[in-house]
Formats: sequence, structure tokens, C-alpha cells
Amino acid sequence: MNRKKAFIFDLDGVIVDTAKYHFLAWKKIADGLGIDFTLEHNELLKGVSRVRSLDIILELGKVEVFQEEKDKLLVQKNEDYLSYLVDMDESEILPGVMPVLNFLKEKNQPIALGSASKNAKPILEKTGILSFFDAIVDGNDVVNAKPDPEVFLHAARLLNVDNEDSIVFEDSVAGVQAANIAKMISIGIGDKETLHEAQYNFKDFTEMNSTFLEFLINE
Ligand code: B16
Ligand code: MG
Repeated sequence: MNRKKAFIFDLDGVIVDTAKYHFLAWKKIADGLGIDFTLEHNELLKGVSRVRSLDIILELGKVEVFQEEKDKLLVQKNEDYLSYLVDMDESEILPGVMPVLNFLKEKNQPIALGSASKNAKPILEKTGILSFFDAIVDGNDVVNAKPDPEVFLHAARLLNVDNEDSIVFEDSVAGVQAANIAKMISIGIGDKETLHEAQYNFKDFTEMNSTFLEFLINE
């Protein structure tokens, strides 16, 4: 068929392993509130906005706080998270990502970012890959968080590509659901069982070869 395709990448957990920093920062908040917060709980926060993440943690611990306190906790969490990013550089890019980005660029394929994070741009700058992206849609541009498809629909619109011809790489359940709702091609990056709703699954980008990428481009 070979219509124009778009490749939309999630950021945290797909391009960079910032999920571990989000976890550390949230753990500190949870500890402060006396809430038990495990790596398993952390899965619930992947792809989810900062505000919603705090609500999930409070619900887990059955803790209620006033809005003023919530606002303070959100600032505290982000300051702590940003402190882990100070020394970030290209070494934090996950294995196999650069060959895929380079391959898609060589083939003149449109590339977008579709992330819930409000810290997306500085991360792309620090890791030196900002110029790969023809469009960037992040937490600052959308109202509705994943699994709402807004972030991906916006990215496809900016690239002027039909939803059905858009390919989404995601590490979160909410993100895979968002891509599916948008009728895009969903590719789960990470644990196959957790991401079983994805159309295709890969443990990481090192497993994805150029034959598969060619297939996506020419499908
Ligand atoms: P921030 P993604 C998401 O990014 C993370 O997966 C999620 O854990 C985080 O809470 C959210 O961004 C908001 O991030 O606090 O930096 O605005 O995976 O959609 O790229
Ligand atoms: Mg993610």
C-alpha cells in the first residue's frame, strides 16, 4: 500500500529509562506519607500524568490531603525528579533506539514524540536527539492524559498522517490503550504480558530489525 506513515515515540521507558527516576521521586513522596509504594505499584503510573500519579498513590495508601498539600507534593516530586536529570546525556538513551531513529531518518519517515511528560523537551535536548523529531507533543500540549488518545491524535495531525498509518511505540498499558483507541498501530516495548493489548511486542529496540521497520513503512 505504501501510504505516508508516521512513527510516534513515547519518551519515558521507550527512548530513555527515566521510569526509574520517576519511581525514586514518587517513592520519596510515598515514604513521607507513610504509604507502601512498590515497583509493581509504579507500573500503574507509567504514561500517567503527574497529577493523576499522585492521586493514584494517595488512593493506594487511602490517604486524603488538601489541595494545597497536593500542590506542594507535586512541586517536591518534580524538583526531586529533575535533580536526577541534571547530569543526563546520550548514555541514558535505551539500547537499540539510535539505530531505529537513524534508520527511519534515512528512509525519510516522519517522527514525532507523544509523551505525557512536561519535562520532555529538556530530556530530548540533554540526550542530543531533539533534531530527530518533526513534531513534539507532550504533557504541556494536551488536556487529557493517556489512555485518552489526544496526545497521539495531535501528533498525527501535526505530521499530516492518517491515524491508521501512525505507528506508536509505548511502554505503558495506558499508552498502548490510547494508541488502540486512536486506531493506530500499537507496538509494546517491554514486558509482553503487561503489554498484551499491543498489536506487536518487543522486549526492547535491540529486538526490532530493519526488516520489521521496512514492513511497517511499506505495509
Ligand atoms: P512529568 P511518557 C510519562 O511519560 C511517564 O511515563 C509518567 O510516569 C509520568 O508521570 C508522566 O510522563 C508525567 O511526567 O512529571 O515529567 O510531567 O511515558 O508518556 O513519556
Ligand atoms: Mg512511557
